Amino acid sequence: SSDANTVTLLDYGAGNVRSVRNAIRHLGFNIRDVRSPEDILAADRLVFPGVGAFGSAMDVINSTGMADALREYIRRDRPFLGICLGLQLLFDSSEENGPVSGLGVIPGVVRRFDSSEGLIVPHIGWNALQITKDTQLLQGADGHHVYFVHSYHALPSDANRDWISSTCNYGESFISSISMGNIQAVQFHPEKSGATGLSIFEKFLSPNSSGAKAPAHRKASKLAKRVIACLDVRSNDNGDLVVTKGDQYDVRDHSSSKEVRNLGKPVELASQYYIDGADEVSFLNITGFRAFPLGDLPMLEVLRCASEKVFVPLTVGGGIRDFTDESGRYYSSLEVASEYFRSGADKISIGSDAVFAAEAYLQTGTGKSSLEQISRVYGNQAVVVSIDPRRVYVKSPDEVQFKTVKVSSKGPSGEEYAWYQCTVSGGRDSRPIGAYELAKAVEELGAGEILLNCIDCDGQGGGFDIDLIKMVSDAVTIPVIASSGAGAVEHFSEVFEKTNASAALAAGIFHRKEVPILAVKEHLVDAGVEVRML
Ligand code: 1PR
Repeated sequence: SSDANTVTLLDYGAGNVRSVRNAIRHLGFNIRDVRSPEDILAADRLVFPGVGAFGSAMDVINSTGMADALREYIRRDRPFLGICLGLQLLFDSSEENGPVSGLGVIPGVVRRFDSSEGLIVPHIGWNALQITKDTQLLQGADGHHVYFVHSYHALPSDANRDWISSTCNYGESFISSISMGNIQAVQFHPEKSGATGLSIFEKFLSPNSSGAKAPAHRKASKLAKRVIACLDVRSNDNGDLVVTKGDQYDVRDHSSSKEVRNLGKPVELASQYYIDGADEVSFLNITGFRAFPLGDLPMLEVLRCASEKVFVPLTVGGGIRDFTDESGRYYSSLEVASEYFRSGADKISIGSDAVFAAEAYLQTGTGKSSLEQISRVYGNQAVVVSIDPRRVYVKSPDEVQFKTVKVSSKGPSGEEYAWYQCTVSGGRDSRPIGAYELAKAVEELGAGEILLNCIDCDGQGGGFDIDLIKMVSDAVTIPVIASSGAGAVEHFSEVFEKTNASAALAAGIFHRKEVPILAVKEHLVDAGVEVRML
């Protein structure tokens, strides 16, 4: 039946498409799921959000007959929107674990970004669209930042030039969207690209309406530095889930009450930060290391509600590890992560368990960790490792087997060096591994991004730990998120000027409304740092 408000969604079950569903519903449309190849041919409007690896996606759609139905649907020039891997699969082939053949609709190949020259891969974040062809879908979006997260990209060539509607620059020029007749596909995520993305999505869903206008603003040219709002969440003593904030990880009030500090409701704050222009929102379930998160249904509910209102990436961490409950039922960390993804997370973050995985990997040279497992199933771009290090001063680098830095301000006994010792369980236990060693190891194990905290600086408002962030961001080729210590707008420009951080995260200054997100961004623009403006 044809219903102007229904859109058909091809979700072949390989990963998380909840964000796409949320965006479609938010725009006022109903979803009909494809169950058989016939459903594809019967669609009035088809959205194909590719997830997972290229080869496994092709295996599934080939074996179910969906691939042939897709080719036929496209041959008939029926309204089609591919997203991310849904763009890549249209090409002849991909080098991802391959070569693997694609649908062969568009001539050309899909290749990995080359990190050998220090390019950070995956390409995560807000990059600028350069429109090369007039299309209704991207009208008004030229020079806008939209959200990308991928390691592979389709290469422009003479053979596919007619298809290209926009390109984007990251190390080289790659295809960010294609358009031919009613066939459209985008490499970026319109469902996670804020107001610009929603307006693009809406133009596909209701082509006759003009769609919400893409907001006007100055033209962007490259990958933006991200500003992330972080919400540390835990139950207070009444059992309510609250956003809290510690000083050096101590979240209890120093008055006589000793209550867990309550800075607001998680969903409300997350929605507000989205509206205020946060490029990403992170939830850290900070007692996840002791309370099993799947027993913590309120946290999953928070995620579900937040993901219906927040159209930028959502990360959630806390408690991702193997677990056996009281009844003896065993849950793998992959199951825990999967539940977070199903509830609306775009990325998950692993803290303590990644430290144990890295220690084991460095000792035995082999890895059989949850980190690897989760990144194999969901892709490394969906896996963040959160590091909680504490500064340890030493007189000389020879004193320890860990990588040290010459510190910018000396230790209490005049020490000129420090190493950064990793901790687990929210800073409670120190481990025999440094932040540098951990970062290198988890990069090899399949982490796609590093969230780099610093216990000494957390909640102090004195600025980020530049020594630490420089050391780690110079050591890896995955993006590093600088965290802990932001107290003023200048701290953000400082961290981007002095280190290779891709993003900066803050909590306290946003919760206490001391510095609005917009003020941070305006300051960064003035300082010559490219950021996404609303
Ligand atoms: O170990 O996998 O269960 O994950 C637990 C997660 O919870 C880790 O990511 C860990 O960083 C976090 N966590 C645990 N305990 C605390 C605590 O505060 N007591 N919070 C905690 C970490 C640090 C940052 C904070 C920044 C910015 N919070 O997220 O938001 O330091 O703060 P600021 O801008 O106010 O300085 P697992």
